Amino acid sequence: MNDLLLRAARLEPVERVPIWLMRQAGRYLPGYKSLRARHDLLTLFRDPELAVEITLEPVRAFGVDAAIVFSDILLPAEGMGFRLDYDPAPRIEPAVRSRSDIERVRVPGVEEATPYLLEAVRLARRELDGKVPLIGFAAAPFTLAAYLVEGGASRSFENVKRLLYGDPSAARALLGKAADVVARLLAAQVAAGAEAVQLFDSWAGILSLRDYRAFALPYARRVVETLGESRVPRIYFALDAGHLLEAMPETGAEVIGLDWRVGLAEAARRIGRRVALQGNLDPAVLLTAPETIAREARLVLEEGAAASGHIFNLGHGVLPETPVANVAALVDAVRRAGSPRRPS
Ligand code: 1CP
Repeated sequence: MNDLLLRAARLEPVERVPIWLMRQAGRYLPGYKSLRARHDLLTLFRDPELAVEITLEPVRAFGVDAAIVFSDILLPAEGMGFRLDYDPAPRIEPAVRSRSDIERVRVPGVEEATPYLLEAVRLARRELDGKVPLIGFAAAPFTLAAYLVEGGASRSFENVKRLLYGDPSAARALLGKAADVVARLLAAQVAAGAEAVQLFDSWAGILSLRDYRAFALPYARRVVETLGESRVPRIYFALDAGHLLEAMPETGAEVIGLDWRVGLAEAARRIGRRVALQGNLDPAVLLTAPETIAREARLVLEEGAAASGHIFNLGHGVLPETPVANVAALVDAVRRAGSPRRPS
């Protein structure tokens, strides 16, 4: 079994730095595109066999060191009582705005709300047959709540901020429900076979440090704590979160995922040596050429060597227009250059 990712997450020695990529399954891949030409997005998410085919495509094509189940952070919205559509940007209806809207939000059982996701996890684990670990994932509570309030994608998240500032106790009620949903969802994925989990707090970076400590961190920590007994590595990712760096390890996650805005060496200095770091090549580098990709990957590896453990990744998801050959070039470069890591 290739358990490089699990060992790096636990700060154990590894022969080379493991690599996987956020949004590695889908978007830019030919197999995914041809499935997408025949099925709409929700069908792909809800059909375990198709979802697993998409999950495995990057493992087979590039030899990445982990698989991530093909799903989306917003699928739990359906079980919480919302209509969900993709166009392909997500749309959630009706958006949550008031305290009474929040009271109506449901906290469903996972088998009832997203049975197809658990089936995909079980099936993917079986198909992977120990080759590489399978990562389960969910939105962190703040990010899930932000989408429910905005009703979909947003630039400035004005509605969620209006709720946080205008009615903090209602906001906390929603965040508590989101935390319960996410905790159940991840525990169920682990029970179904996920060997590591990632919490995407993609929008936590819109908060000041003080508001992050009030509205995002406690709920992410609650989810991380719930998973403690399972002993699977927990990865916590936030975007544009340099100002939150010192606080992020307080989630209790073993691994902190970062985007490219803060160098890994600086992050290691500021965060300390209790956690592993994941990241953080700018996904736009994959739009260039193999030599450039290899050079930039080496820079990330050099910086990552300052951390107690390093899992190579992009700083955000693979961009849809990324050439497949460039992803192969990146994985090759990291496999070749990833120097042995000794315990610290
Ligand atoms: O590797 C993979 O692609 C696996 C599947 C996966 C993952 C890990 C999908 C499928 N979505 C996600 C995570 C996800 N979804 C995040 C966290 C990562 C990040 O910060 O980008 C977020 C914020 C979403 C929400 C979402 N779903 C968006 C972004 C909307 C916004 O606010 O800008 C979009 C466009 C979707 C649709 C979606 N999710 C996944 C797919 C294949 C699609 C269809 C369109 C696309 O390919 O992006």
